[in-house]
Amino acid sequence: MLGWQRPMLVGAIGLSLVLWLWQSFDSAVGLSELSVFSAVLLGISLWWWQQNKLKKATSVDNSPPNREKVVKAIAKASNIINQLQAEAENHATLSTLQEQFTNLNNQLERQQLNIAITGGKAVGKTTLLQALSNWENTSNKPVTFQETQPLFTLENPNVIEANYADLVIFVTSGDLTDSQWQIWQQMAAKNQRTVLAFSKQDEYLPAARATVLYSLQQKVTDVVAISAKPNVVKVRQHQSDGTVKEWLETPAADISELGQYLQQIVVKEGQQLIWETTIRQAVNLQIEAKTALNQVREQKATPIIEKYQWIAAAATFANPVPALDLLATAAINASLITELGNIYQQKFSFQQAQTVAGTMVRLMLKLGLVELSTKAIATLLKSNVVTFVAGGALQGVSAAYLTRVAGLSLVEYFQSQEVATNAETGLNLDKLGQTLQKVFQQNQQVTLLQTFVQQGMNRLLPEAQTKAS
Ligand SMILES: Nc1nc2c(ncn2[C@@H]2O[C@H](COP(=O)(O)OP(=O)(O)OP(=O)(O)O)[C@@H](O)[C@H]2O)c(=O)[nH]1
Ligand SMILES: [Mg+2]
Repeated sequence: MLGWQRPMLVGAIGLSLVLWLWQSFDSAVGLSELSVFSAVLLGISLWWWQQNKLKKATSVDNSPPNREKVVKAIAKASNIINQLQAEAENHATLSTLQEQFTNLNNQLERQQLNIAITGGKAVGKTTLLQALSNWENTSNKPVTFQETQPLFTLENPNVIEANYADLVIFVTSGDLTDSQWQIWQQMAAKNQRTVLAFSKQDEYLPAARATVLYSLQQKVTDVVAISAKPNVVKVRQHQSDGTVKEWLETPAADISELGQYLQQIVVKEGQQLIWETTIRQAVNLQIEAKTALNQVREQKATPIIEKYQWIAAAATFANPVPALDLLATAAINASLITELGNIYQQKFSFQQAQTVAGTMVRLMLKLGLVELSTKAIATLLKSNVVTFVAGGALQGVSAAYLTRVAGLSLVEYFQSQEVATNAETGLNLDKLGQTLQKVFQQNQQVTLLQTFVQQGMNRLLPEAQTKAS
């Protein structure tokens, strides 16, 4: 089964379950056993669906990091940078990428643990940072603390700039808001180790404090309460002679629980946390380098796609068949696939390219792309592009358009592949099909099509065009 059909199928099953449920609720007085059963079933299928969606959305590697993994991640970044240098030796980003790579390599032996203190405005970050300066670190790893810009301010949108941090202390002075929770999840998705510090304990009455703490504990595993700088309080004492003595007192700060917590983490997880950070930075570097590499390659790919799209247009125009027969006109040329494959260092034989060309045509037919685009192009041709349409123009422009969509899909597909050198990687047709559909939808906007049809007509019928305009 093709991958993109699966969600629809699940959706359909879900829908029929709901309908069935509806009926059983309707016929039963109250909750019959059957409807309870089906509700459970629906719940399970929704849960399963949700799980699957989650799995797809966050495909992070959750296995514990080790030195070997770090070395691999750094090597992979280096490979991509070298590839970029080989393909575009004067690329503007090369020097910064290489500099980042050198820094990263030095991180491999790092012993010092970097801890970031973050949170919203005025939650007590600086106060905590100062209190932690007296913290006695008994582990063998030196530790630095650094405060981030306050989150959730106008200058600082909802992103946390703490990629360098091996551990993040997230300070909040109350229950988590939606935006705080989002940031928290962002960090989790990036494998960032976090501790939640519930600050300003002294500002709560005991019952309220317990409620907030309980609520935080429901959401997050690592929660610690702190009061880094309690407010001054008025103390009253009734004397034996009946008078009342009053004075101001500053309660002692209390961050001892957090201190112990940190100590444990540093000792037990310190090395792993450093590795995790280095991997995270290596992956970021990989992405940066790959983006640059993809841009370079796309610049080479664009004229090639254009070349083949006009070849297809001319061939089909000269030799039109009643219904656009993409197989007969070889609109998706195996040479196009081979040339694009070369740009993206994807190795496959010409024969494989031919097979892929045939498969792409069949996919386009199966997905209804051929019919859809021919209809759309016919409408545009008739309505507002030219006054006189020669026979074969529709087929010519359609063939060009579909060649273009196929070319762009291949580019997108290749760009999402690993930057592998000399690897004999077959094409994943399931994924290619999904890309095809996506790219087709992106290019199916009327204005894009209109421009394209205009270009096509200028190519095929330069004279008709001058007459029309
Ligand atoms: N009552 C009470 N007030 C605190 C506590 N910790 C910090 N504060 C007060 O909260 C206010 C803000 O503290 P900061 O440490 O400057 O907070 P911040 O998060 O660094 O603030 P920005 O950097 O401006 O976002 C100050 O007036 C602190 O005295 C605490 O434990 N209890
Ligand atoms: Mg501050």
